[in-house]
Amino acid sequence: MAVRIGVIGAGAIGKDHARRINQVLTGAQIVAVSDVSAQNAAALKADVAPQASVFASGEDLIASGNVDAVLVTSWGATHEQYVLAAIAAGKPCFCEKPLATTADGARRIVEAEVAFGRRLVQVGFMRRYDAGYRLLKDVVDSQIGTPLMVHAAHRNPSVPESYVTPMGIHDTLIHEIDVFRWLLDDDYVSAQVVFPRTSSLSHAKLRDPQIVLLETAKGVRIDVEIFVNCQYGYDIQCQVVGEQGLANLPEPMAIQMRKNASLQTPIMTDWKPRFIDSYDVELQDFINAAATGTASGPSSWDGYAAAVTSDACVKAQEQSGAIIPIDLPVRPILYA
Ligand code: NAI
Ligand code: ISE
Repeated sequence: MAVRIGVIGAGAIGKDHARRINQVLTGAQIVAVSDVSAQNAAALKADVAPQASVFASGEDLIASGNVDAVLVTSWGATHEQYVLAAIAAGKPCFCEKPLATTADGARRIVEAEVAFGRRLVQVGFMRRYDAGYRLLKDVVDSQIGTPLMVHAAHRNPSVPESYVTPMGIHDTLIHEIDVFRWLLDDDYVSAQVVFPRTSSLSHAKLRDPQIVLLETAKGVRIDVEIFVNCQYGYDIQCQVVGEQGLANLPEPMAIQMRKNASLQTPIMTDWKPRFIDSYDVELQDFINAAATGTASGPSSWDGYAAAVTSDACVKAQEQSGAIIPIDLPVRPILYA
């Protein structure tokens, strides 16, 4: 029987995930939707899930006997309450990043899941499912010797006026924070943020670009450039330098043209198509695990580790230049 999924948060990504569950993936169906915006809930239902019931609140949706599993795609600050309610109801829950907006919030989720005694939560860190990152991980694990350094960049052509400096960490860098823990099988011990000259295309509340320096427990040094007004495209770069070679994240597939006396390869300008396949794979993984009453993939613990790191990075922004220690408690056995 198909897993009956309810989606809380019918905005951009909620609607897109609902579309892929109903139209692309197998083994599940969107049966319920809830959003503080009745208009957004109605639009999701009309456009991609005509059979779904609309619930007045996320809590009502989670409690419904017709809902087997929950997708939390509302604004970040609302994730914790819904994930905790899903755990209390014993229902598998896919939560978009961030798991919670504070490390304390993420820790409460870890504690609730550990007390429940079985994994129920998957966090939407989709890069772990990206074919390029998976190839890179194979090479890092087997071809280039011990990893020593990572050079990375996360660039967006532009961001809305509402995007402010700390969002460089919890909206943008959060993906690198997670994917490098996974890629290197390591944890962070410190963070530092330095600001180069600010782009004149930024605004008063956004220092852009910024450079984040992370150090891992095994001594790997990672530098990530976050540049969200870079103008030219959406560009994700990652190079791992090992003792015996280096490996680059593959560029997304694109046609190379010879035209107008130049050699051209287009670069994406929107983040949505960049990881479109990985969104499909992560959600199929969620459906498959939910069918057996559990969850796999990036866990609450990964969401917590990302939140602790993210808090340290924001502190490092506020005290630019200072090295902020990152301390994770012992990982509970549930996440071994
Ligand atoms: P959005 O603003 O387009 O949609 C959010 C929706 O949640 C809106 O319809 C809003 O009315 C609704 N909402 C807000 N508070 C709510 C509440 N308390 N209960 C129910 N609904 C509520 O935002 P978007 O871009 O879809 O982002 C949603 C989440 O997904 C964010 O946490 C964001 O960080 C994450 N995200 C993840 C991406 C990824 O690559 N993994 C990409 C884009 C977003
Ligand atoms: C957005 O919120 C995301 O989560 C995308 O995956 C990310 O790459 C983009 O830069 C963010 O703004």
